This record gives sequence, structure tokens and C-alpha cells, in this order.
Amino acid sequence: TQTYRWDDPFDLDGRLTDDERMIRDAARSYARDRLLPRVVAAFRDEVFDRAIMTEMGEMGFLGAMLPEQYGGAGASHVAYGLIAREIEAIDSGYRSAMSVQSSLAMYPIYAFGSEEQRMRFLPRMAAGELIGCFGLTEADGGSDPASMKTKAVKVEGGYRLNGGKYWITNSAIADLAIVWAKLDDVIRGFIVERDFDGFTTGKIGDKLSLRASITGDIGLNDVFVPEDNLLPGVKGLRGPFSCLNKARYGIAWGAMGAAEFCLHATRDYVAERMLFGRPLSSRQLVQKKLADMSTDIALGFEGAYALGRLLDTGAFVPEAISMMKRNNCGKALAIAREARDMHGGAGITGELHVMRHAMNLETVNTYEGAHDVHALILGRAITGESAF
Ligand code: TGC
Ligand code: FAD
Repeated sequence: TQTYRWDDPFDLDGRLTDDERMIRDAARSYARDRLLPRVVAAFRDEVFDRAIMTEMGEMGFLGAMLPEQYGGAGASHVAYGLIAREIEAIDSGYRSAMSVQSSLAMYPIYAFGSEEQRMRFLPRMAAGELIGCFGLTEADGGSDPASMKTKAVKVEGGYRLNGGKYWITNSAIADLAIVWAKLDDVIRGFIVERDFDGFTTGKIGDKLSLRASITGDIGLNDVFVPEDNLLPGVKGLRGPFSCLNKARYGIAWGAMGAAEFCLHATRDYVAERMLFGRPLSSRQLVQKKLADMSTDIALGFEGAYALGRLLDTGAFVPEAISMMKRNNCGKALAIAREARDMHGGAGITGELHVMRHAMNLETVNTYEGAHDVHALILGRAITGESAF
């Protein structure tokens, strides 16, 4: 008979390829050895260490799914998910840095860019030499990006962009921004480079969530973007949404990575914590909570894994991505809050990490499509009625 593995009940590990296991192990060592020691201070001081991008580049974690000729590793969707899981086990903000670069900045250049654009930007982005950001959201249109006001006008040799973006991960340190703007009422993607006149960025301060990630805005004041920097391969919301498909899929793994960290930390804590003469782990209420957490985590990973294998076949499954992004973020947030509670007062300290995860997951549950917005995407698919 087989022994039950509480930390891998469905033998996820046994279904990975050798390459995936190797990538997972590399991501795990990097996350635990290099990210964990600096995260408490980074979150407290609200700083993001630029060197992390170079380190992740060296490790091959940026644009890992892209072909090698563009600096990628030709990794599977599951491998990409495993990287997100290990990095988000440390901090959602660090996973944000990885996923924005990979899925929201590199992927659109790969999928919709010209060969010249790919060769010019992707290898340096994969190395972490150039940081990209993704400008879709505007102050007045979060869940409703179709309402964007940022406009592009055709001029000789290129385009003039006017408008602004808000809540943009890494904008303040980005070397380039993928900006989505309306050109004759059709949404198009533009590669806006740091030194273009009229392009400005600022940092949003005083966040109580995702503090180890820099979030900012983008100002576009008559910015001239040359013809060569228009993404030629896509028109309409399909452009940004195709990038979001990749990023939301990765978040489904990442959020469960944070939840998994919380489960392991809580299991250790309740085993040590003596109350009323016995360890907390011997109590029925505590065991029930651990059983619920581990069930949601195991099922969350199963769904993410199934989705990854499907995406590797080239299947187009945006609603299934919505299901797993929504489920895993919502469940991870509930697990992190429960883990904080089970740590008692100690749970509010930085050094035990669980409250930081809970605070971060508030954002993760909102960005890339808020929890209820994904419910409406599923509701539309189930009923045929749009309730947005
Ligand atoms: P809708 O009518 O549904 O669709 C408009 C067009 O887009 C196409 N489309 C998709 N294509 C590819 N993949 C998908 N998932 C797609 N979803 C829709 C669709 O086929 C259609 O194409 P066409 O050719 O017919 O025009 O659009 P809608 O305006 O009704 O939108 C509905 C809604 C609410 C689902 C959508 O706007 C939405 O998802 N809102 C949420 C916004 C969001 O997720 N923003 C994310 C910003 S980026 C971010 O948060 C990064 S955080 C990163 C980090 O730090 O990790
Ligand atoms: P709103 O759209 O105002 O939603 C508020 C509430 O209303 C939510 O609960 C939502 O579920 C609900 N709601 C919305 N529509 C409906 C409806 N029709 N029916 C019922 N309920 C509804 N964006 C980028 O483009 N690039 C980035 O890099 C990026 N990074 C981010 C980093 C951080 C830290 C944060 C917080 C956000 C980031 N975002 C980014 C923006 C993010 O995608 C938006 O915050 C998100 O899409 C939600 O938009 P909103 O905040 O304006 O909320």
C-alpha cells in the first residue's frame, strides 16, 4: 500500500516531465535562497530590488515559454506555472514581476510583433536587461477596458499617443511599456520606449498590499511612437486579452503557491504550539481547517495542471482560465486569512509571512480580472446572457 502524501495527494510531482521537475527545483531553490531572505524588508520598506529581474533572467524564468531563438527556454505551460508557484510561495509581488515581464510584455511582442521587434527586444527582456510593463487599465475603466480613453492618431512616420494608464506594475522602472490605445476607435498595441518625449511614469505610494512590487501610472502627453513600434499582428481587445490569458493562467498556479506556503507554515506552527496542555494540532477544529485548506490546494493545483496540459495542445480556453484564476485566487485568499487566524497574534508579524500573503492576495484576487468579473465571464458562457 502507498502512504498518503498530505503535501501531494494526487502525485502531481509524478506527472511532471524531467524538464519540468528540473525547472521547478531551480525555481524553488532560487525563491527560497535568494528571495525569501529579502522579502520582509522589501515589503516593509515598499521597495523592489531591480537586481531581481537580472537574477530571474539569468535563471531563465523570464519568457520561459518562448522559443530559444528569442531568449526563451521553450518551456511548457506547466513549467511556467511551476515557476509562478515557487516564486509566489515567497511573495505575490515577485511573481507579478515575473509574470508581467513574461506574459504581458514579452508575449505580445512575440505573438503580435514583427520579426524585427522580436529580435530587438525579446532576448534582452529574457535576460532581465530591459524591463517591460503592460498598460491596459485606466483610472476610470478597470474592469471595463473597452472604455479606455487613451488615443493614438496617425501622423507622418508613426503615431501620436495621448492619455494615461493607472495601476501599472513596474511602470516606474520599465524601459518599455506595451500601451493599448484606440486608433480610429480600434484598440492597438504600441511599444513605448522610456526615452520617448512625453512618456512619464510615477509610483503609487502607500499600498497595503503587494508592497514588494512597484505599482505606478503612465502619462502619455503627445508621445510620438514610430511606425516600427506598432504591434502589427492584432487589432481589438483580443490583443490584451490574449496576454491576460497567459498571465491569469500563471496566477492560478501562483496563488496556490502562496496558499501552499501558508498551509505548510500553519501545520508546523500548530504542531509546536502548546495550549491547554496539548499541541494545537491535536484539536478537531484545527484538523478540520487543515483538511479544508489542503483539499482546496490539491484541487486548485489539479485544475491548474489540467489547464496547463490543455494550453500546451494550443487549445483556446479563456473561460476555463477564468474558472481557475477565480477559484484559486479566492481560495488562496481564504486560506491565507485562515492561516493568519490559526497563528494567533504571532500571525500578524512580518517574520511569519502569513499575513503578508493574505494582504497580497487581496490584490491578486482583484487584478487580472476581479473575482466577480470572472464569475460573470463564466455566467455568460453558461447562460449565453451578458450580465456585465
Ligand atoms: P468582450 O465583448 O467579451 O470581448 C471583446 C473582444 O475580445 C475578445 N476576447 C478575448 N480574446 C482572447 N482571450 C480572451 N480571454 C478574450 N475575451 C474576450 C472577444 O472575442 C472579442 O473579440 P472581437 O474580435 O469579437 O471584438 O469584451 P467586453 O468589453 O464585454 O469585456 C468583458 C470583460 C469584463 C470580460 C473584460 O473586459 C475583462 O476581462 N475585464 C477585466 C479587465 C482585466 O482583466 N484587466 C487586467 C489588466 S492587466 C493586470 O491586471 C495586470 S496585473 C499583473 C501583475 O502584476 O501580475
Ligand atoms: P473596478 O473595475 O472599479 O471594480 C470594483 C468592484 O466592482 C470589483 O469588486 C468588481 O468585481 C466589481 N465589478 C466590476 N464590474 C462589475 C459588474 N459589471 N457587475 C458587478 N460587479 C462588478 N492593470 C494593468 O493594465 N497593468 C498592470 O500591470 C496592473 N497591475 C496592477 C497592480 C496592482 C497592485 C493593482 C491593484 C492593479 C493592477 N492593475 C493593472 C489593474 C487591475 O487590473 C484592476 O485593478 C482590475 O482590473 C480591477 O479594476 P478596478 O480596480 O478599477 O476595479
